[in-house]
Amino acid sequence: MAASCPSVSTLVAAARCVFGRLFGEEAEVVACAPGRVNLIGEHTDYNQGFVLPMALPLVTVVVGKQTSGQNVTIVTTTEDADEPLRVDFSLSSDGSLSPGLPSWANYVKGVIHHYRAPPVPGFRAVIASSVPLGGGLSSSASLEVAFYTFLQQIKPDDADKVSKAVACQQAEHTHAGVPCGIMDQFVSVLGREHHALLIDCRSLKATPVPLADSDLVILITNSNVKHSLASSEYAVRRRQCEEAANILGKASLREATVKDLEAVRDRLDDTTYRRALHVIEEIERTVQAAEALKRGAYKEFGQLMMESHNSLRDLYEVSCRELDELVSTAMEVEGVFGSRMTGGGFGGCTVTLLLAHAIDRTILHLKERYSGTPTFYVTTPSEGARVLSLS
Ligand code: GAF
Repeated sequence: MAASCPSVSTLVAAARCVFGRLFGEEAEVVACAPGRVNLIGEHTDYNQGFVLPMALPLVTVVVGKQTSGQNVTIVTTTEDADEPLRVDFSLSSDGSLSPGLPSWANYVKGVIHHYRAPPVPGFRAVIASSVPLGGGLSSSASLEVAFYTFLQQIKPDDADKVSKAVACQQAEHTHAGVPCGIMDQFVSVLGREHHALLIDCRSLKATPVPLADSDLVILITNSNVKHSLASSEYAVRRRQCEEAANILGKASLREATVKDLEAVRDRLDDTTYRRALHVIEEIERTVQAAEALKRGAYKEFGQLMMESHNSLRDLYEVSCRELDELVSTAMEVEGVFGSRMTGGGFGGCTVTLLLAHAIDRTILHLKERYSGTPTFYVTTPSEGARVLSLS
């Protein structure tokens, strides 16, 4: 009943086929990086807090080959009718590169620009992806990280995995114009099979939390809506959090307690107060949720997911009618522990934790009751970025 997701080998085969047809030669390097779903800890990463995402079996693959000279050709097989699917550009001798059109290529240009061993040589590459675009499952981070991993094969760097994630985050800031936190790139690089990652976004250290109970299922439901507010409101939220931290006299909201917040309440406008309250409580919830998951206390975990969703809806105001509808509809089914919006919000996906035997009736119920057309992914925690062999 769930959406069929092409396997990594199917994606690689398709990309290699396009490469051979366009360039009349064989690709020599294949890299792959996953999208992610965040179980809890939303809008906490850029506040130096905790997040609890896992890497997905949905991936972006890059196949290609180094060329002589400084020319780059990249082709994406991912449909976007508004923009050309091929881009050609020249590299500069110092490795710097400015953003331009088509906009999808800016993620790649940003990665080249921030690559830790500049300048990179010329290359040809083809991209294929199973991560839904703009669905809140980090299609952009998976593209950045897959590309960085590809570049590491044609010109090795000595960056550790965390620096690699940071370089990809910088690419998104400077070349895609999104002031994102570190969560998506971090888990795309460091994701572990059968585990969620509790990431401390202040120390950039992660603790793997086992998540491989055969009685349990993680269901992602794509609302298939994306409201245009998403990117502008993200930057607004970030600014509001920084303003609150400033008034609190703290380096970030990670350093603040609810008591601290109450003490300065009369100096904050109501909106800024509610944004900060969400972040401070969500950081605490995320730590509690990771503990609950370790103990197999799924009911407790589900309760924390619900509190997270309600807070994102009421205090942080990044949910939307469709996501609220999917969450409340999922919660009507027996065997569902919890459900919440995941990612930046204003559309995209929900994540639902449920008993394995309840999966068919949950999907059926959502299909029948949701006012839009949902897509489902029954998913498991997967490994982070990797190089694949071409044999
Ligand atoms: C987006 C961002 F890219 C992440 O860094 C994170 O802030 C998330 O929204 C919200 O938790 O995915």
